[in-house]
Amino acid sequence: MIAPLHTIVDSRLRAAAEKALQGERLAAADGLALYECEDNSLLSSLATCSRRQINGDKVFYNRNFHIEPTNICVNHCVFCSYRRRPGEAGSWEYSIDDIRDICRTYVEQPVTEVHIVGGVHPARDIYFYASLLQAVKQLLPQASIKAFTAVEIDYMAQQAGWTYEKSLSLLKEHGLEAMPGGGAEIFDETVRRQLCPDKTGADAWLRIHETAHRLGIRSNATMLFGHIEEPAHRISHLLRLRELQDKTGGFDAFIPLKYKSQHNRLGVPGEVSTEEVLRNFAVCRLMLDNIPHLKAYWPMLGKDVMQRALSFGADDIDGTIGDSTKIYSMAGAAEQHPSLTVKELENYVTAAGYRAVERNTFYEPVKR
Ligand code: V47
Ligand code: SF4
Repeated sequence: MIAPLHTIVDSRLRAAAEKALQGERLAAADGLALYECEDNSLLSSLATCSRRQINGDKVFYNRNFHIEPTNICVNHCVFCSYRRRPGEAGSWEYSIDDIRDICRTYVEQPVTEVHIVGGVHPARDIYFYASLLQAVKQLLPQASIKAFTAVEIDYMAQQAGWTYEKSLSLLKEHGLEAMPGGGAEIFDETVRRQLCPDKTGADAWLRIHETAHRLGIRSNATMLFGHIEEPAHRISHLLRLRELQDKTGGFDAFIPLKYKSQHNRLGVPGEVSTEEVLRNFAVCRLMLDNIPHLKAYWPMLGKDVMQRALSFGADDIDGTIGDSTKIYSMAGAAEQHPSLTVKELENYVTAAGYRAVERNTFYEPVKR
């Protein structure tokens, strides 16, 4: 239930709320007014109206697991708690046989998606990753493969001397069906230079996703928030994604990733509050009117905040995970061994007043 709009004193906020309720596209100034709003119940109501128009009472989840082929990486992102140098304690680099062994443990399970993301290994080329895809597909033919951030693709293409189109086409031929949204961080160049000076830039990140969409590879997008960025940087990030989505329609989901502060060199003390995380969910839902799904990624948020995010526009809670990812636990997330059963995922959804729907990678309902 939304309070009468004339009771909103701030005229910029009132204008933004009116536009949101009428389903009008929000401008940058509207987004900034929403970020300044301290009334989270208003933001919750606006985001809920919007999510109901897009997704009704559905909240999606899937049966998935992650493969993180290596944490050795040529880049030096200062927020990263995961990267190691070759041979350093705590580093790993799985061979294709190691990856086959991981997949064999899921052969009897009804997983529908394998999520593959890792560091940018200096000595692995596109043919290695093509063989990796083929090996996964051979053992788990019923599962879709969502693999490689634009940062990993960029390195594969550069090393091969190929275009993004040729690189993505080869990966698609070997089983790549969708791409995860990582590596986007914050597109603003001044912030990006401080966070991840040697990583794929914003223009290339967007070009790679645009190329993937053209080739029929659907993808997600992320935004790393809660570090050194200002609200204006978040808004310009969202607007660049919205602009690309207008052009291609190829993004399925957007995932706001809260910066986790432990064991990295960024040196930002503490993390943003839960209220700020929820406010950000609502603003993302309202600004990104053309990306259908907003994901509350529970291994990073924690299960309670994931559930609260359902009242701030989120309609996707990712999946079962099966304790298969280390990116967030290494950065200090409360979930040190993230794993949920289908029953548990469904209970979080129904307790929040929504209807749980098992989906495949492409948000089609799974019938069992
Ligand atoms: O790009 C790294 C983030 C991302 C930290 O598409 C950190 O469904 C917070 O791609 N604090 C990779 N975040 C993860 C990723 C992803 C995750 C969940 C779902 C999907 C999807 C994709 O992890 C990186 C970076 O933004 N990250 N370190 C940190 N300290
Ligand atoms: Fe490498 Fe990714 Fe860590 Fe950056 S965030 S250092 S690209 S593993």
